[in-house]
Amino acid sequence: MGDAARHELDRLDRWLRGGSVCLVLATVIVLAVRLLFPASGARPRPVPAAEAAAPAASLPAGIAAVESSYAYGGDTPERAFDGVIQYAPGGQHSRWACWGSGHPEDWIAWRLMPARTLARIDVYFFADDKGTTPPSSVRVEYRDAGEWRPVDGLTSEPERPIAAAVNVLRFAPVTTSELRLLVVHQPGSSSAISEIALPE
Ligand SMILES: [Ca+2]
Repeated sequence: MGDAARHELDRLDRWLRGGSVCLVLATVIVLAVRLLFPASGARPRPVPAAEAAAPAASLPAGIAAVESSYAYGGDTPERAFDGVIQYAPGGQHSRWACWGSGHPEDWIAWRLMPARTLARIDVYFFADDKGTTPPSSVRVEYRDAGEWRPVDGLTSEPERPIAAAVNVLRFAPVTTSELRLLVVHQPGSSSAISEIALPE
């Protein structure tokens, strides 16, 4: 092999060694970038503890839908019909809450499927030391030909709404497919309902 050929082989060898070093360096850089900045969507979104502790509420048989004038965060109106009465703060948040609504009065409505005759509902109010109290008063209305009308002869036991106990609301029997409970908030606070039960 002549000097010229040997010289060319040495150049080729140096070039290949340099390329290998560059390739290794590039691989290391790519791996480091992937570790430091994982692609968005590459991993499942972490589930906050509170959300994990509050599975979606399922409605009981006979109730087709629930809605409300307002709901605070995950304290949706469906949670007043999930079969769980919970008075302790935190936990599953098994309640409908109006905190932050800014309304003097809010309502929760539920659609019955099929329509039925009711003369009583049992309401379990939730209260805490953070601005949630039982309402100052309540009203019950039913849907009649598209219009909300007050039930007749509404009584409450106890007379004033209380928290952490059952409030039995009785009224003249009404056959309807939609009812709603209206809560007048105490001044400077808001109302929350852990559960509404519809006794037979
Ligand atoms: Ca509940």
